[in-house]
Amino acid sequence: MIRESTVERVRSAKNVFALTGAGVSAESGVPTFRGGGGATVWKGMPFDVISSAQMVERDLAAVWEWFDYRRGVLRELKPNAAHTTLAEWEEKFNDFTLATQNIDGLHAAAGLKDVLELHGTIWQARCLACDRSKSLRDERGGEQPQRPPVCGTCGGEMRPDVVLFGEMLPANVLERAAEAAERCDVCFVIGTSGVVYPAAGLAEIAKRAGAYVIEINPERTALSDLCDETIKGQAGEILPRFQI
Ligand code: BJW
Ligand code: ZN
Repeated sequence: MIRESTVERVRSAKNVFALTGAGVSAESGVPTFRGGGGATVWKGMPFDVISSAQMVERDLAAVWEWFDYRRGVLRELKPNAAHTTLAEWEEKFNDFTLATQNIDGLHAAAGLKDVLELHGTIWQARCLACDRSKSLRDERGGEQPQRPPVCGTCGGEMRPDVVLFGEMLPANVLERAAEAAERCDVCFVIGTSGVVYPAAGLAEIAKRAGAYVIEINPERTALSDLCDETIKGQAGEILPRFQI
């Protein structure tokens, strides 16, 4: 299923950039947003409504409920073979950069040291007043933590430290990702439907700069036509086969 010439091209690459999305965590049990013809709905709300900037203003409590629910699910889940292979690649390639749209922390849990989290992280809260953040890792599942959390510095209300629809991505993270996309010889686009911008634009940057773009996805996506090839299949099965 993977051409020998593709394996060779990847093995001899100096600069590799990977853009990942929800599909890379699917084999760990994390639900994707889209794909399979449907879209995630929570308590009757499509995810692009509950995961939006407007909802933080309108109903912060509901936003916390949605992310607390998902954090609860994530606590039980582990990285899969896709995450661990990509963590190994960081050690093996001269220059390897991974930018993820995922907020689940599973790339880091697999040992990847430098993860560019384009859409933030579900494991942190951020103050609406002074922008300071704090970890939510230590909150115990049993007792109900304070919602919204209160900022230890200024006493302001906190929100999940994730990037919702209509919000800017962290500028320094996006900039580093764009630079890596620009200089790579091989770009992987793994487990993303490629419809959310500016993240999807990173594959376009790589392609325009002359990279060979390889998609790994069981389905065709909005980026398939741009890619030099699509390897159809599950990321956790395909990635280890490169044997870098
Ligand atoms: C497998 C698999 C397996 C399954 N192996 N694969 C240009 C044009 C049009 C609109 C815009 C534009 N530029 C910006 C916009 C607006 C908007 C946008 O992109 N909208 C489009 C959807 C139309 N973008 C934004 O609002 C962004 N901000 C922004 O642009 O700021 C500037 C601005 C400010 C003010 C006004 C306007 C602009 C922010 C986007 C933030 C997105 N946030 C979310 C939610 C995060 C929090 C949360 O988790 O709730 O991020 S949305 C959601 O989608 C989440 C994901 O990271 C993101 C991408 O989804 P992803 O990862 O691709 O997942 P899926 O489910 O879509 O796909 C999974 C894939 O996996 C499928 O293809 C499966 O087949 C595959 N798969 N199993 C491999 N085992
Ligand atoms: Zn504060």
